[in-house]
Amino acid sequence: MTSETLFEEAKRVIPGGVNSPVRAFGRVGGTPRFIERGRGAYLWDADGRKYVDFVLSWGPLILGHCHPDVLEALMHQASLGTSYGAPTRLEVEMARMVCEAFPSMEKVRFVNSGTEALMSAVRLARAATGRDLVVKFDGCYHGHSDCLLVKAGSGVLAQGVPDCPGVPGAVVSSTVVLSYNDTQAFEEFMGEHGREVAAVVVEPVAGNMGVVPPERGFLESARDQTRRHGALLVFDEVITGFRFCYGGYQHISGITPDITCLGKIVGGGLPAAAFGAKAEIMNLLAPVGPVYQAGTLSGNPLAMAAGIATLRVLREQDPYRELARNMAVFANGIGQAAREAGIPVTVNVMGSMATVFFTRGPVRGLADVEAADTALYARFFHAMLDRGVYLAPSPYEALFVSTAHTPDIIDRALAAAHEAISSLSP
Ligand code: KE4
Repeated sequence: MTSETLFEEAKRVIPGGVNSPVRAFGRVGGTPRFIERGRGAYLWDADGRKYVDFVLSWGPLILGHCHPDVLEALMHQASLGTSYGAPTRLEVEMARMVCEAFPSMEKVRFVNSGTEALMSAVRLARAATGRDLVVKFDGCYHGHSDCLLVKAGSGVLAQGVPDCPGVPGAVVSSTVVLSYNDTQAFEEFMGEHGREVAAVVVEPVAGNMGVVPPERGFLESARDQTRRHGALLVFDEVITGFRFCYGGYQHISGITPDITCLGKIVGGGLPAAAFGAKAEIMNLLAPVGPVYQAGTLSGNPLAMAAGIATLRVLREQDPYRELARNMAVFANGIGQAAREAGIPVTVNVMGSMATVFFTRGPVRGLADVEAADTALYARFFHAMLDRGVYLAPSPYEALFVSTAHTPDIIDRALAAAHEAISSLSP
């Protein structure tokens, strides 16, 4: 069966043929590639075609596909059982590793997805402060829990409106959406409503509108304003956790949040995510405190085994300088090729994640992102796919590299980019 036939078959039994919308190629058109296997920096699809993978499962596979240490840990644990619904030593080891890497966390709880981590963090912040209001920023995505599936509404309070049907207005009436990197608007809002705010939730480096770094002063203001008004600062480090360093963006920025959410890399490619904070806050969670939060497969032994193996490699090998260099070569190489072909482009690179925006001028927030040429991105995406390079099938996502993306693999992908760009020129 090829991707074409698999896609037709899938659509008969799965909405849109996919289990997560972005996989359906809706932003770029065409047929999603059904993947048979991955190894290192590569993917193979149902038609036997090979690709250099710059999606890496949307971030988790910082060590590439089938890293031997991760495989060995998984196969060993699988031979002992896959899930017990009871505590294990693996969870203790993983929790210790995460708390050592994130000193802002004295305690951590594992869940199965970033959505669960953020949903739980919001409930915890509301319980800790006795307040309801949550502030988020446009262009940031924090999973699909109702209270965070919100888009900027109109009106003075910037009150959120549901981002889709099925989300009750009453649920999002306590969510406020402000503009990412608009420090002045944020400070004005907090000056008026800060005492009502339970939490300010932010991607410290935005990855879900494409990569948009924080402007100087933005995160500092978030930290200052939340502290000043008794609200909690929640860093959504689902993408950035262990992406730039053996820790989070909080280590690079020097800004310490009250609650940190992790996902993706922390599960090593298996379903695992986490949220953590000082013990005083985390002990509000059942069974110690009254805030209920639970999960059948939370802290699952297989996911813990893959996560521990992944973090061990990152801690021992510290590959971050090389990861950042390889991403810079690739992303900036694409930018240079586009400019030489007379195509306006802005490339935002942060460590080993990046986004190529076909636009003029800086991309500092959602308005800039939405002004970019997404049709041209779609053409570039397919020109690269045809040349064996698998980029994000959406202009609003990040590209990633792994430790398996060696300089010569990067160079070959960049050669394909030069050809792809040439094919775009008018
Ligand atoms: P999950 O529930 O998908 O594990 O995590 C939600 C989430 C939370 N926070 C951030 C910063 C995230 O990026 C995500 C999920 N990211 C998307 C793509 N950027 C996952 C891909 C998908 O939805 O299929």
